[in-house]
Amino acid sequence: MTITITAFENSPDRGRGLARDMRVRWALEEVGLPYEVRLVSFKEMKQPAHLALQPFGQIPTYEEGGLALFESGAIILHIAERHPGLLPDDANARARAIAWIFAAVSTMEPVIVDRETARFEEGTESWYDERLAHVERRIRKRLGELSRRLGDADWLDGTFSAGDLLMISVLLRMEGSALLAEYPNLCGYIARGQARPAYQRAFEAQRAVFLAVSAGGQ
Ligand code: GTB
Repeated sequence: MTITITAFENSPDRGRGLARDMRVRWALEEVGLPYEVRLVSFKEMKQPAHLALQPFGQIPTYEEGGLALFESGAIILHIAERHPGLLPDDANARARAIAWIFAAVSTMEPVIVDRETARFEEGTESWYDERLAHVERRIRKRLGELSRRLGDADWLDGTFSAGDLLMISVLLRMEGSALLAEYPNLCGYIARGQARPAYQRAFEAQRAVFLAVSAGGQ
């Protein structure tokens, strides 16, 4: 059955792999599933056909036969539950890996996204610097907690899992920041994720979209 995901036709991240189709591509590459990509413009994302798939008018979506899914965490859990490679066989280890999926999207991602939202939407406000200090304090708290839990392990709980895939995808949104650099073990953790062949195939695939758009625009 063909799997089709959606991605930005013209991603504002300019091929840096920060949009959330990247994590779905990575999961599909990890389990070795072929997939097709339907590129959508910002305008198309807000029209009825796309809203039927994603009620908030966002990417990514996932279609497979009669199934249509949205929310990157749910999509990755779906892939991981049905194909070997992203969740352990042992029931308890599997449950813990799923807990890390939720930790990534519901405990870590909101504080990290808040920093980007503050910059884009409030960056010119007189109180921005004060707000940023609060946002960064909350991020530092979470990064510190995660860093302590990871310690010197390679992955969060034994072997690489969908929990690591999601967590690394979330942390990547802070790549290159001074804040993240305060946690060398998290930087190493991200690098281990990026070194995985499946990550690299996914990264190149999303980057090819940007390169094609850039070439077309010249
Ligand atoms: N909770 C949803 C999920 O996990 O699937 C969130 C989906 C989401 O935020 N999608 C974004 C989107 O469609 C793209 S990924 N935005 C358009 C809209 O809301 O109208 C977020 C994103 C966008 C851009 C960058 N960037 O330029 O670096 C990084 C991340």
